[in-house]
Amino acid sequence: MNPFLDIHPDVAEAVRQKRPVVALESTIISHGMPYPQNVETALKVEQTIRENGAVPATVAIIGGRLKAGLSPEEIEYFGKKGRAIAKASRRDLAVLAARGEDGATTVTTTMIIAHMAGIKIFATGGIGGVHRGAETTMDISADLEELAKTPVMVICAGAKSILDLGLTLEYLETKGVPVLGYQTKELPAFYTRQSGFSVDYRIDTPSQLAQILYTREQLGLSGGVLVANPIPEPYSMPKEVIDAAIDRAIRESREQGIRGKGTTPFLLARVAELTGGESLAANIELVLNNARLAAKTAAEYCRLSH
Ligand code: PSU
Ligand code: MN
Repeated sequence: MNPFLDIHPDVAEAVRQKRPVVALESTIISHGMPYPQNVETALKVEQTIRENGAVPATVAIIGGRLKAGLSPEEIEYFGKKGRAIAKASRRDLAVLAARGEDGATTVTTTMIIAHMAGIKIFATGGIGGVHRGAETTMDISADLEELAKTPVMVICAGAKSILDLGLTLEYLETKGVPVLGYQTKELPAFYTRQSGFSVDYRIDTPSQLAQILYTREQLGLSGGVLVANPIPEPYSMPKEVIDAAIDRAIRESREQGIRGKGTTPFLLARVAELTGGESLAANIELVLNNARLAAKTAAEYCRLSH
């Protein structure tokens, strides 16, 4: 057993009994939304997962412990501390654990810890990817490498066009990661259902998603599966509105010389400021929508693997 891993008793019990469990990330809490909406949303997402028949496991690093499953008090602590918490990617894990520090888990580290805890399905908002201008900056999110190697299904609402979505899809293709559109053939772009890019496959039911994950395991293929679940129609924002805010945020980040791990949080915060309450409401709704789909898929997966 991993001596740094703390699996919440409810999560451990569900994993042992092969009942449905859904992992959730914590960077979305600390860096993705303002307090107190971040805490309210994180608790509501957990509740939504329970209502759909699965056990939620919010992942984070607290005092150097890798946590799969948080208490409501721990979620409140994370939300309040916000961006003061280190954003933890793969390379930060051992440093934070060795030094007994806190870390907010990204898609990458949530996948790693979910896998350590025996959790197969993970719901989030958006993934990282190939940044615009990556041909000169080489800024490519570690999320893509993790999807290439760690066997977890990640259910997201696509990616924001703060990224180069075309290059992100090329990278995933090279790395052998299936990209499945849920009830769509178009890659959704987080706040909006439209991106102009196609995904490999359109999948129409949670049962079919579960079957693909299960089959991938039976084939002995390493790596994850990416599911792109579009934001529900009533909350989808006009592409032009969101694109204008993103273009401006990217311009500002270049002017200010933002780089490295600070880039994504800067762009996310700036886009949220520029588009105001509408984008926050959309963000909350798409995360809840992904939580519902993840819980249903986890339930179907358990039926297959029993
Ligand atoms: N994109 C979003 N919302 C987010 C993130 C990305 O629309 O919250 C977060 C996720 O935790 C993701 C991380 O894993 O940012 C990617 O950061 P980077 O680009 O530095 O790899
Ligand atoms: Mn980066």
